[in-house]
Amino acid sequence: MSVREINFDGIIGPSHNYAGLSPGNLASSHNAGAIAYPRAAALQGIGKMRANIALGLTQGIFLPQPRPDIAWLEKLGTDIEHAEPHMRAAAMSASSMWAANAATVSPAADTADSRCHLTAANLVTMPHRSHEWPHTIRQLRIAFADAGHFAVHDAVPAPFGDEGAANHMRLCDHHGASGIEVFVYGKSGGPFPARQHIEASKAIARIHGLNPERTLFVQQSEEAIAAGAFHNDVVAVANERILFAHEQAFADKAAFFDALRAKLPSVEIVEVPASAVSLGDAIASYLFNAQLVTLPEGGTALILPTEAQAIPSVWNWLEAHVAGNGPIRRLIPVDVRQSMANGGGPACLRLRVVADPATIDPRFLVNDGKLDAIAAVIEAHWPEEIAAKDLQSPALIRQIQQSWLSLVDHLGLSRDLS
Ligand code: SUG
Repeated sequence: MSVREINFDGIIGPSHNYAGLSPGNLASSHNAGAIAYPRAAALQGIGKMRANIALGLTQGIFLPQPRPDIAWLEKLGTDIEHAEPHMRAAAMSASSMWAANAATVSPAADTADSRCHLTAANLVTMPHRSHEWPHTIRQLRIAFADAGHFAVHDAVPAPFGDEGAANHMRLCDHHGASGIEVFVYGKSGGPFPARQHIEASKAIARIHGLNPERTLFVQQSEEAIAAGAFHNDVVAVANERILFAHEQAFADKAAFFDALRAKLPSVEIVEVPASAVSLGDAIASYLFNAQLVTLPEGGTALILPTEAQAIPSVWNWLEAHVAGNGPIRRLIPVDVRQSMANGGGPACLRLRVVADPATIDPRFLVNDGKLDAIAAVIEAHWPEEIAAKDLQSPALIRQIQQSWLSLVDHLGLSRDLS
């Protein structure tokens, strides 16, 4: 039995485009109408996975979803030809790439029945994301079909908004040990919606069989949401004993930090003060939307977007932290600019699952060779560019559908997924 953290990255789908569908996500709003490059986007995602594998980390994948989502449009009494532009864009969105919003995961060490529990996120706040979960759960049920080790749950019912692992952190002495699970919810976000509701977080904690003594519910600060932190993982990230967060991430950080220290005395809280990095710079750079990972040789690395290098306050803080022997020992910038332009950094693109890889369907696990072959499918089929006005082009729609089928077929999943 070799339990470890596995990062499952969403492969960026062939319909990747900038439709400005996420109010409160500043990058999505600013880039509305820009030309998107789906092929380059997907290859950037593959590049990030390769970098993780080169570090010795275990890597998994989720597939893009079929787009347009014809079944969803049908339920709304329309189709891709007749849908209004905003509905068409919602049906075409490649937003399932952000796997941190696919589900919430509680590893076996935390649950009453000693199985790893996964609950698909309902994503009800944003229409274009609200139809992801029925497709997501099909993949989860295949990848984690081993009922001796996993339990996969349907999404929590609406209207209780749930955005999955992006609003969930786990602190523990090492990945295989029992952890403290922290659910971060929003109450209000000034002009923007609070997407994670406490009712959904509490439901998931119950459904996963978590020990109430080892579970915390923490409110995200209103100012963080109002400044563009539409998920907690835009302003905080945790790995094993380390919590890395912006000073203004939480509504009552003193109460949260006291409770966390009481439950996990070994915790190390690395807080970035607003005087060093403003909330605005943290959000623009996606400093915290980074993968905080334990390297196989020991030590902690931060896999962060290249954008973080471009903002002096952020890069200066990071360099001083590393030079001063802070707990983050290595900085690894990765280029995921196409995803970033829609508000998705390195951490958004992945779902972490602590489990033994031998218990997972191998079609969802990758190595360099498998990534080479996936990259070849992407290079051969993914559209090079998409402008928002192209979303109604029958030729483009056919190409997107064909691209998806080619990948699903290549991975031996066509019987299960199409
Ligand atoms: O839900 N962007 C996504 C970004 C998700 C990032 N995930 C995490 N923080 N974990 C969202 O806002 C933009 C789509 C568009 O505008 O075309 C979008 O859905």
